[in-house]
Amino acid sequence: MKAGWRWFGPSDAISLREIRQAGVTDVVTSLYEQPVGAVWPTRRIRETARECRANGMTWSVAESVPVHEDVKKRTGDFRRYVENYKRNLRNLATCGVKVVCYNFMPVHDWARTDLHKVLPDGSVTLAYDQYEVCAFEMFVLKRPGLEKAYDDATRARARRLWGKASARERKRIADALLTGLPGTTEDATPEGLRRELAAYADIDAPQLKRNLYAFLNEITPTLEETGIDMAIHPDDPPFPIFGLPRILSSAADIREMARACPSRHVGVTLCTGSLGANLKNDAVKIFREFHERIHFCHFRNLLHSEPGVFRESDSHLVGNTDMPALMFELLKEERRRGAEIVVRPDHGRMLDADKGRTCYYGYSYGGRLIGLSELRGLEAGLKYKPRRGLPKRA
Ligand code: DNO
Repeated sequence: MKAGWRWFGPSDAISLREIRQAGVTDVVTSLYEQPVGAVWPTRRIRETARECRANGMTWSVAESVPVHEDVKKRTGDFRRYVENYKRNLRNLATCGVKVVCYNFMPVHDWARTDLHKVLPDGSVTLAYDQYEVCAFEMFVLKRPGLEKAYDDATRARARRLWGKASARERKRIADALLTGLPGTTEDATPEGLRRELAAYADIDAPQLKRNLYAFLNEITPTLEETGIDMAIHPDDPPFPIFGLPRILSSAADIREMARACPSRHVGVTLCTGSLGANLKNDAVKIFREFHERIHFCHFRNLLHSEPGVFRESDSHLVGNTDMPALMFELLKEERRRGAEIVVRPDHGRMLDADKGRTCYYGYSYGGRLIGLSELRGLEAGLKYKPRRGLPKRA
């Protein structure tokens, strides 16, 4: 595996030098200052690649080249945005960036209900509770049609939860769901969110999927010409939220995309934390089935207390994704390709070691350092071939 790390550019509290010191070879970054849909200045792409090189690393994955909402909806100026996207792909390829991670989630990128979950050891992690989401939709967003989205028992439990919640807890939930998490450009307000959701009222999942496939097939000649691999990020969480249509939440969705978009350049970011939020998803099986189309990986783990209620794990190795089995699949695929795949430790706890600087939610130094080290240790262990087994127990 190639050791990747997400860097948020010059505004990141973590420097490229520290990233290099963590053992990273491949930087995952973007031109975060550019508005969604814009043509990125080639000068800025070149500068960023040069900066990574100057620090002993390669910029190999662009995460993200965001897709404009017009393209997702196929309305307004979408043709111009598709052309801009192609120009960005060509310019990135010229500077050696050959993998693009993006998502096709409407309106909202990823979501959590608790961005400061303090664990018994004092470290901080991120958590999600579908009952809190339901309560937020009922009492803050006041979204119509909730009876269709949630069954009676879920709504009753959400009502009880909200009734018991203190003002502080209610604020924590609303703030978490409205915060612009990394990948999103700004924080939302309930009114703003309601407006944006209304724009998707007539777009259901099959329609959004058709829009995704149309976009991918439009850019495929550029992918073939530049050699860029498009790695779609799965929906996070991989089930409906705010009534928005979902397009990449399961193996069936990936299968459908692969059938509609025959180019191998059209692939996936295997994000174990996103897929793993639905206990029905098995990342190892998904890797096995779509191995040729996995162009980039986000590895981390989740601990569920029940379906739809989970927190990000203390360890990238422990949780509902069988990380050793997954790493084994990754190594098999690398052997088959004769090339390594970039894996980045996705999220990590905020440790005391991170105190004193403001990291993006989930993107601490200490927590990801542990994650990366665990993954590299696992890789080294799986590659090791002992001459003899361990001695018998005394
Ligand atoms: C969350 C990230 C996402 C991801 C985008 C890709 O931590 O994995 O924000 O970068 O969905 O477009």
